[in-house]
Amino acid sequence: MKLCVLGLGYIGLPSASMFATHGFEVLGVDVRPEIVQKLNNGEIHIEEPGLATLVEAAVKSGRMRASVSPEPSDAFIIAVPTPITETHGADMSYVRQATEAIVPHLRPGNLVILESTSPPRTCADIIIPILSATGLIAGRDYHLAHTPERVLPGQILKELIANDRIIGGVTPLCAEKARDLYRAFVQGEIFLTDATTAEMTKLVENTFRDVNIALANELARVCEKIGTSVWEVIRLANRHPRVRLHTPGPGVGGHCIAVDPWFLVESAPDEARLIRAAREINDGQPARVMALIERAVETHGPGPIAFFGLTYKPDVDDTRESPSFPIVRHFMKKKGQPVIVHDPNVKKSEFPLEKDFQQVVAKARYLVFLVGHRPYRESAPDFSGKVIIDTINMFGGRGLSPDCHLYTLGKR
Ligand code: SAJ
Repeated sequence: MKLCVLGLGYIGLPSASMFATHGFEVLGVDVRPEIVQKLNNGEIHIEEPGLATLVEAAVKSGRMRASVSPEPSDAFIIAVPTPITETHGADMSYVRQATEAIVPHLRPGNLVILESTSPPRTCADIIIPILSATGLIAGRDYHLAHTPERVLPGQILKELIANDRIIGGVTPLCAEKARDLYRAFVQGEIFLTDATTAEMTKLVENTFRDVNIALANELARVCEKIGTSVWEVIRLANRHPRVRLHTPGPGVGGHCIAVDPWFLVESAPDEARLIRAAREINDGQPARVMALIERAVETHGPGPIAFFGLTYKPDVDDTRESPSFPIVRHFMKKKGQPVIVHDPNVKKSEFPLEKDFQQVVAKARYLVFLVGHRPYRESAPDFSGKVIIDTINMFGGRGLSPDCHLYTLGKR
């Protein structure tokens, strides 16, 4: 069976290589020629544990290659980005372009799968109308289904295989055809439903997380006002058998949780009030961190500020929508304020990066921890005399030297 995977990013590339190593002939398609060239050389453009080895194996087996345009295939999988616009609307231009690219190649009996996280009714209102240019009818002449991806960056390969999967078909047969395909490597349970329910389900999963993180961030603000530690409150409340509070932090980053809830808000603006409020609370966290740093500087006087962690979460190299950026930019713009930036996983960014953690600690007066990368968690540098701004409670349980000053988000 020949598969065409459109979009070779964090989801498309792992899925394409997974299919290739399970016996399918796979053509990976990406509009960026440099990615296509890299892939054909067996190299990858993103960091993900185990992915380089899998891609190399897929290309070496001769079953995976890449191109900038699709070819006739048995199945087409759309795995392109669905970002948000400045006004928090869904930008569906990549999905439209990818669907239009399939039109010349779609044949009776083909299977089309949308993997990209999409607003409800995308299959019905975007994909079907575009593919109707072929004269073929969804559910009768070709099969169409939505199989949202649910993998956690940093654990993509493991979760692609192990996670349960929701598959929503335009007809029940469409869902069954998609299930038969994913069964090639999915070991989790596969649940079949209709396409719009699958679209909603995926958005609801990430919204659940966003709203829970917003609750934690709001509790951090309440605890600061009352004069208690949110970290201790959460630790103790979570000892209740039915309470599972999330963790406050400098904000919600990544290309999923900070984005997907807006699709629900756009679809039902008058109804999705809690969802919108949660987004706004989480987007307000970087400003809370800035205020905390400013309060520390007012108390302890001027000095170089070091920021640790640029990625959107620990132990990945992905910086998309990372809350660290507005925070660092804010202090970079301040006249006469020396700023040092460090991240063990990021090779290039808009800021000059220093590589040696110990040296950065030695040079700075203020140490702002934004991401709890493993090297930070496991290190024991000399913090004496430093002012530490801890946004993730890394130092809650650690004995710090008595002459260092600790400011923690969610604690007065
Ligand atoms: N965060 C907090 N507090 C928490 C948990 C997370 O502030 O208690 C922050 C993180 O620091 C990060 C952001 O939230 O900035 C998102 O990180 P994450 O680990 O919660 O999620 P993602 O974006 O890496 O992956 C999510 C996952 N969705 C769910 O857990 C419901 C993943 O399964 C999805 O496949 C992925 O989105 C996606 O692609 O949609």
